[in-house]
Amino acid sequence: MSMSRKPSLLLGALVGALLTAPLLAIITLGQRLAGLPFLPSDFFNPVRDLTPGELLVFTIQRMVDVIIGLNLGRVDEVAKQVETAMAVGLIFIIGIISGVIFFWVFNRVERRTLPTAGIIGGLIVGIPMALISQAFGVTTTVEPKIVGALWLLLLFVGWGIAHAWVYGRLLASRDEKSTTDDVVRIDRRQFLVTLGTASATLTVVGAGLNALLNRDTAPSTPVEAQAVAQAVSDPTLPNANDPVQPAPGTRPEVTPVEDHYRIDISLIPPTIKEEDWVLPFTSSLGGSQEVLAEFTLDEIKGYDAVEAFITMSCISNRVAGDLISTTKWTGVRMQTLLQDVPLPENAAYLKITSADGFDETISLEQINNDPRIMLAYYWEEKPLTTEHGFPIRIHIPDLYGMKQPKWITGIEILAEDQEGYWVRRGWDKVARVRATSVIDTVAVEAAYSLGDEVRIPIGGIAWSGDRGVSAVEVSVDEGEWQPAQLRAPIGDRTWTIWRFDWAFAEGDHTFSVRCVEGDGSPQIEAVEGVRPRGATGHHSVTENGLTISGTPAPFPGVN
Ligand SMILES: Nc1nc2c(c(=O)[nH]1)N[C@H]1C(S)=C(S)[C@@H](COP(=O)(O)O)O[C@H]1N2
Ligand SMILES: [Mo]
Repeated sequence: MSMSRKPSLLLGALVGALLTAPLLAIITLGQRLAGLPFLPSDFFNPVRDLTPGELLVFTIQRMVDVIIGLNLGRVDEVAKQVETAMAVGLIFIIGIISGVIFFWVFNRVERRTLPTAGIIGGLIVGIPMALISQAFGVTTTVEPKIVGALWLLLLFVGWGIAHAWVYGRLLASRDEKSTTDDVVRIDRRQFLVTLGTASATLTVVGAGLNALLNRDTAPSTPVEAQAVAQAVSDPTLPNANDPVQPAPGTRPEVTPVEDHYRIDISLIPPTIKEEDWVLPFTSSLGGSQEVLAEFTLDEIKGYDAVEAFITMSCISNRVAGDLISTTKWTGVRMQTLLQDVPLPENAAYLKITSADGFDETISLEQINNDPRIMLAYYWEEKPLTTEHGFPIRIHIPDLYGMKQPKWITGIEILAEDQEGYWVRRGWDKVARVRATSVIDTVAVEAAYSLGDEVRIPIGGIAWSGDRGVSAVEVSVDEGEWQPAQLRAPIGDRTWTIWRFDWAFAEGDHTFSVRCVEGDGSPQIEAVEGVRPRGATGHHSVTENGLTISGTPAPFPGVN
């Protein structure tokens, strides 16, 4: 057999692609149907952690630019989709490269050794994949974890054998063509078309099933839709009697948990089983590693509970971005829990580690000074969802989300400070929230008349961590700053809803907002991007061709 008759390496790439696509579909189905590992995500995580911090952050920022620039939807949700696509693409590319290598090797072995070569090839690719998933993966819920690793290995061996089989067929179609006339000729092109069709069918069927299964998880309501749905405030909230009503179109004062923004380093959040979980406080300060105390979830819930409405924001939230939400947190004070942890003499820091490989450090001094710091187990009086950190996450007032780990699996007592996951990647060490204010709505449809004037409610939120908002001001068309009305916030750490009833004038207008913190410091006007300390700058919106139809009714309830 001459070399020229052997299938080319290019063909190897094609076959690699045709065989890896259905492999990915099967892996995805295995995750959906049986909780088996989602390899793309398991593989992506260590790759992400090994990516130099600057490059990682740059990539994420550009991704967010594109999402915002093209108005693709909620930043957190679209980002997850893009990351998933990248993770799947990575495995796909590895598959194509493997196809080339397979064909290169197959071209050099005896025909009868092809199956063995296929198996060995499958093992060479599959073993590292299975090991990575076993060691770093957080996507499988099947116990013991090795089952998932073996499943992957099995799939890869099958995939290796498939390469050998396809190669054999390609070779055979050539042989038969040249040597026999009476046998039905297996035309190589024909065979590739059949293979392509089979691959596409499997992949499409897999993707279709996935899409069907995906419908179980209800799509979240777009923020605008929720906001429009809210006409008046929720009567069960502590500020229900406040006469300042949110302008129609203002975001809900409390974010429904399913709409709470979500940011985490994994594509699929780690699933922790309550029975398997304990929270150990450990220390190596005495020389060897020792467990100082250990708490089950029930024990933690047994302590006096504290609850508070809390606004949290991602440090990556741009001015007026959607990575900010408010919900009710319940948990135990860190100070209370620490009373039952025998701390070593030189204890000074707590390093909090998470099931997804995330970590952050907080000083003991900070905890001792702030009784509000809590280990939370409920959001809206229900156990934390898998996405938001079940079973336990920490709340630290006034800091961006990056300092507050979810899915906590351990707390190590240290003598020295350590940089956390995002700090090591160039984000601010302190990550203290910077004041922000946002225009949610210019509610032309809610125009009303007041004397000779027509007024239009404009409204939104202002927030400065735990420092309070003492004033919000609005400027129209760069005119003088005028005070807005403030609705009492629902908590000492939540956003404040403001409202400014503007004396309407037709045409094009630009509205800007700024706030003042509780202690009188103004919101920073200078524009800064999110990195490294969080975004600053005023929010403005421009409305073109404002008109109102008909004669607006008088303001309800006011003379
Ligand atoms: N374990 C873990 N905790 C984490 C993260 C993470 O990726 N892993 N992300 C942090 C970041 S950057 C933010 S903004 C908040 C987001 O919390 P949420 O997704 O519940 O809104 O969680 C923080 N805690
Ligand atoms: Mo974040």
